[in-house]
Amino acid sequence: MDSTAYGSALELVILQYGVDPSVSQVSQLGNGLINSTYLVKSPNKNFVLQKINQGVFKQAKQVIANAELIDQYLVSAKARNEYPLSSVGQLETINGEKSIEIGCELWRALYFIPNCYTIEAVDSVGQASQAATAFAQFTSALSAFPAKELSVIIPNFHNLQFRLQQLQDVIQRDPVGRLSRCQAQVDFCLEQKKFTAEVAAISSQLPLHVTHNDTKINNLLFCNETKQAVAVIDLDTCMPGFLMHDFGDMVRTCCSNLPEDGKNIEDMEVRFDIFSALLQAYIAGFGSNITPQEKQSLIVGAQLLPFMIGVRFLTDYINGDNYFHTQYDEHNWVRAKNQFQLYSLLNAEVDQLNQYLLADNELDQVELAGS
Ligand code: GN1
Ligand code: MG
Repeated sequence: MDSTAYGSALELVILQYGVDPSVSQVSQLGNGLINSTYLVKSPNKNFVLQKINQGVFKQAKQVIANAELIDQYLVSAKARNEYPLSSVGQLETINGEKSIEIGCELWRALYFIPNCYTIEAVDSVGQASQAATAFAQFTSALSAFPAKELSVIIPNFHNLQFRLQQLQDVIQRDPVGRLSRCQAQVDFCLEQKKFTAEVAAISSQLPLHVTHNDTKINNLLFCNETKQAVAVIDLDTCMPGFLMHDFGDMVRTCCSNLPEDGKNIEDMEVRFDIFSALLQAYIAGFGSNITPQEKQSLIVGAQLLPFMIGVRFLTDYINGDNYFHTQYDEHNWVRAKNQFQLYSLLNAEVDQLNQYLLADNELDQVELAGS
């Protein structure tokens, strides 16, 4: 391995997993905005290595403990034929630990599932259905999981009021002098009072599930041969939450024709065929375990996630890019504008989104009548 490229910390970590770094190949893996992830290939095993971002995950060991609990639960659900996907467990170090501290860094390793690929953009309705089915299967399989045993990794993670408050706080300080540049986007956020009230109203009525909370399309592994979804990955933010959050994040990452940092936002279009496929498959994945109100909330979630993540990108931009990894100075601002555009497009078409829900309900009734 080229030690100059990855540094001696990585070599020390690899050694802790019983592998000789001098005969290993290390490459960067995925496009996560928080943790640093590597694929380690060695003659005796291949595995995924991750440095947990402790600025974001203040209680990083709890991330590891949660992942362990969820993995054990899913492995036994799979053994009982109650979970069709694979679970990606964490490897033990040579000392039998599930993580390793090197200096003030915390690292963990995950099993590498061979013959799989991830996707950054959905290219067919079938792929969208698969993704929604897989995330629904994930939450369904965890329906009897004792959610109280999970640590709340990031409090208020998907609380819009809280995220707007964080924006208000940072605009008071304007620590790096970027506010004047993005005042238009700040005003836009603070003007969304009707939608913010709608979110608060529905949130107070929804039941909690163990949700994934980061259902980006690239958090699924697909099989090279069958092209089917094989595993849900990145359990870092698995916590009690609402179905509308997981559904909304899928819509956010599947239904735009642009990536989340695409700049040409005047060319953005919502892919309604993908939206309809996600909606149908996600609802179907829960069978009778989704209430009519939860179904209705999915339409709110579809607008909420682009808006809320836009608020988070904008807050981080004004704050000087302390949270999300960025590749250039205005990256977070570009992301925020992109997400607000998607939110605006979805918000303007909410009647059409509701039509898809209605069509799905009617389909249900026809099926019931026929059964
Ligand atoms: C972060 O790092 P990654 O890609 O797994 C973020 C998500 C955002 C996403 C935006 C802990 O996820 O909430 O939706 O970036 N994760 C955390 O791409 O904040
Ligand atoms: Mg994540």
